[in-house]
Amino acid sequence: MSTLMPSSAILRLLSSCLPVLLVACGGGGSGDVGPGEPPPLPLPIDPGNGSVPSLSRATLMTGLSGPWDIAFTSDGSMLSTEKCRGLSVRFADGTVARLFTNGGSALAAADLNCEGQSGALGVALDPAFATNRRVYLFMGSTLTTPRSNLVIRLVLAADLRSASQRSNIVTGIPFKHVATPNGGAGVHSGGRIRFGPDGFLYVATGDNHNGPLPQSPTLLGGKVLRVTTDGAAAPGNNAPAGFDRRIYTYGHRNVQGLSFRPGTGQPFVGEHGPNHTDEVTALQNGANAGWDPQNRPGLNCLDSYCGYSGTATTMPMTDLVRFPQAMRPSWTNNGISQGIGPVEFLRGGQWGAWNGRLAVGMMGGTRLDIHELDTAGQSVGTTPSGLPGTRFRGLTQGPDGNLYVATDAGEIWRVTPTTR
Ligand SMILES: [Ca+2]
Repeated sequence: MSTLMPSSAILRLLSSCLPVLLVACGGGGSGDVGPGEPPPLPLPIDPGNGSVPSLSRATLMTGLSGPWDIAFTSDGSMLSTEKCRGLSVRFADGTVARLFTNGGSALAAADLNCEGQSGALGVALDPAFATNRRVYLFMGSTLTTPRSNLVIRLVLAADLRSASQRSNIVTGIPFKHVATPNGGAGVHSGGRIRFGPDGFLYVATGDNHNGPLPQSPTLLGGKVLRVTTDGAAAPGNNAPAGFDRRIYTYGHRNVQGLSFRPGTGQPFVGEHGPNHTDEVTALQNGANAGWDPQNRPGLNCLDSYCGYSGTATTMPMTDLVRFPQAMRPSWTNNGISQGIGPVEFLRGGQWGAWNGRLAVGMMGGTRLDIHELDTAGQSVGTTPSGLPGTRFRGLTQGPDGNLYVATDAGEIWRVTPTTR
C-alpha cells in the first residue's frame, strides 16, 4: 500500500526551493503543552493543504544535562531523560517532578551508569499506559560485572509524580566497559526504544567498538531487538536459526534513530557511520544490516576493531560482498559521516507537504533534514528544516501534533508547523 500522500512534481519543487519561515518564540511556557490523546499508529494520512509548513519554535526547557529522549502521556505531560540524571516529567503547567534519578526521586536510580555515550537514554510509554501506568527506560547500569545496558520497566503513580515497581526486563545488553585505542568506555550503546504499531517494544543497541558483536547470533549489541512488555522475544521474530529470538535485525553499528512509517508501520532506523556514511534503513524482520567490523587482513585494526580502519569500500556500512542479502539503506550521505541521531516520521495534515516524511536529526552536522520517501522507502529528496543549527539528539512528535526536540545544548524545543 502506498504510504505517501499524492505528491506532484510541483509540490516537490516547492518543498525543495521555498524558504521556511522560522520564528523563534523562546522562553519557557506554562500550560503550553496541549491535552489530547497520543496518536495511534499507524495514522491515516491526512493530506492537509499540501503546502510547505512554516515552523515556529519555543524553548520549553533549558539547562538540562544531556537530554536524550522524550515521551508523552495522554494528558500532554512530557517525560524526558537526561543522560546523567535519569527520568523526569514536565507537567503542562511547566513544573517538573523527578521520577527515577540519582537525586530527588522517591525511586532512586542508584545503578545509573552515565559514562561515555551511555546513561539514561531512550524512554517509551506502554501502549496501555492509561490503564497500567508502565514506562520503559534504556539505561547504562552498574548492577552487573562487567557493567551493561538494561531496559527497565517502571510503574508511575496516578499523579505522575513518582515511580515504583522496577523490573529489569532486558539485561545483558553489551556495554563498552573499558577504554580502547578506538575510544573511551561507554560508546556505541545505541539506546533508542519505541513501541511499534504491533504493540511490541523495539530496542536499538550498538557495537561497543567490539568487532564480532554486530554479526554475533547471541550477543545483543549491534542489533534491533523486538520484545514483549516483559522483555521476552516477540512472536514472529525471524532472525536466522541459532540467533537469540529477541533479535529483530542484526549487523548494525550504532542505532540511535527509530520510527515507524505511517500507513505501513515499517520501522526505519538511523545509524552513525564511522569516518564515512551515515545511513537510514527500512528494517525487514530477521535481516542483516551488513555491518561487520571484525578483524581482517589488509586493514590496520586497532584492538581488532576495524570500524575506523577502512573506507566506504573496504569497511562499508552495508557490506554487500559479504552479505549480498543485506538490507539496502534508504539513504546515505556516502563519503562523509555527520553523526546521524534521531529520526521521526511527521504525521498529520498540519505538516502540509511534509506529512508522512521522515525528520532526520544530525548531531555533527547540526541540522534537521526532512526526507521524502518513495513507496519502497527510498529517500528521493531531502529538504533542510530551517531550524537553527544544534546537535539534534531526540525527536518525538507530541499528542498535539507538534515536534519536540532534545538538543545536546541542554534544551527541549517545541516546533509547531503552520501551513497557509
Ligand atoms: Ca547497513
